[in-house]
Amino acid sequence: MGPGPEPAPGRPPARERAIAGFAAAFGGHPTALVRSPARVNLIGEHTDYNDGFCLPVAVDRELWIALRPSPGDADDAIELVSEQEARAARVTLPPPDVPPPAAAQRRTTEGWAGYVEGTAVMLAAAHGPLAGWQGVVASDIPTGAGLSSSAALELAVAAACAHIAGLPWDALAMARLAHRAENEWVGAATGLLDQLACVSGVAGHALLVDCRHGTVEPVPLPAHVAVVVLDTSTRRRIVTSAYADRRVECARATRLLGVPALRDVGPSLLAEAAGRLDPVALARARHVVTENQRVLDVAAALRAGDVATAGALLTEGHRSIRDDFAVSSAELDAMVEAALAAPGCLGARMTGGGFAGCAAALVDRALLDAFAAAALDGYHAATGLTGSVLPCSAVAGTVAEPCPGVSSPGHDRQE
Ligand code: GAF
Repeated sequence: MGPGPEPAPGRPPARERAIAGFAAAFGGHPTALVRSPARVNLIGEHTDYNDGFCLPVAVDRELWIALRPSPGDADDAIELVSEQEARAARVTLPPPDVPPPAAAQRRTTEGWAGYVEGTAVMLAAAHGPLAGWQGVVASDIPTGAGLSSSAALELAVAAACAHIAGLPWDALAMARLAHRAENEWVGAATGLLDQLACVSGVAGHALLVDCRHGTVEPVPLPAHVAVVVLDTSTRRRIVTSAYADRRVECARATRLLGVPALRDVGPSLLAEAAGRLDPVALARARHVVTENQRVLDVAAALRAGDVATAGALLTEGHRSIRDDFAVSSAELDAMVEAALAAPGCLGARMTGGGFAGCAAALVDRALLDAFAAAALDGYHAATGLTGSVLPCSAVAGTVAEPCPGVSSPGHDRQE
């Protein structure tokens, strides 16, 4: 989902492509730039919709929008051109007095434009009338790879709308609006993890997210350890995946355990109540209960600089999501095993919704090159596929800023 292409070596970064694309599509300069990061979830998978804990990192694989206010004769619309999509997203700005879901009857878009329209609808319903803008989006976030390309797009659109309309930027409120857009407009019943991670990023830090309370606590990442994304090159579509089945299974476990959410189940309650659950519900609940504890333990280990313990917990998390939650794949398992056998690897696991996409590893920075070569060789030997390794840095969350080199906002259409 989202408009991101696969990263290609030697290509200019997305920021430059967005600015150049703007000149080509609309003429002249953009007045503002929006940057929105991908997220890698270190640990805490499928815990978000169970009111639990996650530990994502906003990383320097980014989506950019170059934009400016619409000219006067078209200021009731968002016109967004994507370098990846043949058709631009043209979204007539939603009247704020028609709240969702009634506004859904007026849906005018399909495909990727749904993320743009859905976000604008939710924003207008919460904040009142928006102002039109035109922009070009370029992205270095691989799509369908478990790195939240969709959330990066939603938050980028929200930031662009807020910038043009002069709205206040409240990270949690914006994450919730983007989450509603994805759930209620696009129809993907995901949790809040991705939106909260994209919008809350802090350079050099992982983010300890409490999904029940919507709080985010930055956790420093030790400088000698790299967060590395390992792309299996396999892809999935979350809307049609077994993601929804897992939500149903978790809801059944919650009901049978008689608790508000799986967050409220500790290991002793789970052991006591195991007989009340069918084997599938028990396995799903066991993953969520143990995963919540792993998140808190990894955060504590990172704070203490104990990277060996943090890594071991990541690897344990992979076994849990593979065996109890059953959302891994042969390729993800092969990538994790290849990573674990490579020099400098402290721990590895699949990241994101699952079924395909990427794994993530914590790696000793001094051994990064040897790690990358060995992990990719091992993966190729096991699967015949060519993966890729993307060392990442933790960066700040989604932000809109005036475009450098342009003295004042406004129309600068022809030159
Ligand atoms: C996907 C979803 F979008 C998130 O909400 C989360 O559930 C994740 O899968 C699994 O942890 O990224």
